[in-house]
Amino acid sequence: MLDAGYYARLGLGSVFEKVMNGERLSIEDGRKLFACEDINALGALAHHARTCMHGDSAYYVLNRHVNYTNVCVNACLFCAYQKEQDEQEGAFRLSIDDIVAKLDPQDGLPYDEVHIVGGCHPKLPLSFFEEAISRIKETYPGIVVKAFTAVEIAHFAELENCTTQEVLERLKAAGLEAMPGGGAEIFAPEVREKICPRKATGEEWLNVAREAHKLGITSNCTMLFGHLESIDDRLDHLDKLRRLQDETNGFSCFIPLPFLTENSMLELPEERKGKHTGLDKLRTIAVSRLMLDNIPHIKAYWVMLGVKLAQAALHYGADDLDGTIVEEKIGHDAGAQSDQAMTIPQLEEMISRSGFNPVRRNSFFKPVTDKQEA
Ligand code: V47
Ligand code: SF4
Repeated sequence: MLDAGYYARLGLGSVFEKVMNGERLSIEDGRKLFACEDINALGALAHHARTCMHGDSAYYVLNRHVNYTNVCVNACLFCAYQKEQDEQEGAFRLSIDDIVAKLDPQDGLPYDEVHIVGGCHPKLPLSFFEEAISRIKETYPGIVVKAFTAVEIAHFAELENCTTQEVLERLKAAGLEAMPGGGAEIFAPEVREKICPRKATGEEWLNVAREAHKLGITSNCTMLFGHLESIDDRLDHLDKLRRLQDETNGFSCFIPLPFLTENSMLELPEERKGKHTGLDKLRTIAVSRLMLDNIPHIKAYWVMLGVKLAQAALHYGADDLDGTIVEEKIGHDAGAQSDQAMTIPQLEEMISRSGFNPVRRNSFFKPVTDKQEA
C-alpha cells in the first residue's frame, strides 16, 4: 500500500514524502488528506505514523468515569446531558460520599484512574472539589485523579472570583494530576458562537491547558466534529493544539469526538442531517494522527464511536481505546449505542482481535504490569 507512485497519482506525492521522512505537514497538506478519496491510502499513511510511534501496541486503562452533576450554566446546543437547574426532572448532583463510594473496587481490583467531569454548576464551590479529590486520594492513594475540563476550571475561577491559575494550583495541591480533554469543541469563533455561545472561548480553553501544563498537570485534548464546522475549522483546531503542544509538551492524547445528535437542540443544515458517515470519522482520526505529530496518542473512544468503528480506527491512526469506563452519561444521553462498561478481558479481546497487542496503561500511558483479571 505504501507505494510512492500511487500516492503521487492521488496528488499526495509530497505529503507521502513528508510522512516517510517524519516531517511536519502543513495545513494545505491536511486539506489534501481530507480531500483524498482513497480512505485506505489515507489510513495506511496514518497507520505508518502510529506504527513508528507505538509499534503494534494498543492501549487501554482500568478506569471509571464519574459525572458529579448534569446541572450546567452553559446550555451548549449540542449537549443532551445538561439540565438547567437542580430542581429540573432528571437533574442530579452527587455528594462527596457518593463520589468516593463509586470508586469501590470491583472484584478487588482498584481503578488506575478516575475521570471526573460535570456540568458547570452555578453554586458548587471550589472547596467541594478540593475536598472530593483529597477524600479520593486518602481512600485510594494509587488512583490517578484526572478531573475537570478547562471549561470547568474557567467556571470555577469565575465563581471564586480568582484566576484560573489559582484554581489549578489549589486543585493540584489537593491531588489533581491530570485533566481530561473535553470542552475544546471547535475553536473557530464563528462556529463556537453557534454551538456553545456561553462556554469559555477557544482561546480561554487553550490558556487553561497552557497553565495546567506549566504546573505539571498533563491533559488531553478533544475536537467535536460532524456538526457545523468546515474542514478548515477542523484543521485550524488541530493546528492550534499542535502549536500549544510545541510550547508545553503537556498533551498526552487527542480524542476526536463525533457529534451524536439524539436529544440535541442543535439543528443541522438539511444536507448534513443523518449524513455523518463512519468513513468521515475514520478520515478525521487518520488526518489527526498525521497532523498532530507532537501529540503521542490518538484515542478511538469506544463509547462515542461504537466498538466496531473503534476497532477499525486502530488501523487508521488511533492507538488507544480509553477504558473500562463503568458508567457513561454524556454520550449515552446523546444516543450512543455502546454499553456502559467494558471489562479488561473484553478490552483485551477487542484489541487482539483487531491484530494489536493490548497494553494496560495508567493515565500517563505508562504500562501497568499488574495483570490480575477484572
Ligand atoms: O466536552 C457533549 C462532548 C465531551 C456531545 O480526556 C458530545 O480522556 C458528541 O471530553 N455528541 C466530554 N460529543 C467527553 C470527553 C472525553 C471523553 C472520554 C475521554 C476523555 C479524555 C474526554 O463530550 C464534551 C463534548 O465535547 N459532547 N455532547 C454529543 N452530543
Ligand atoms: Fe455544560 Fe458541558 Fe453540556 Fe456544555 S457540554 S452544556 S458545558 S455539560
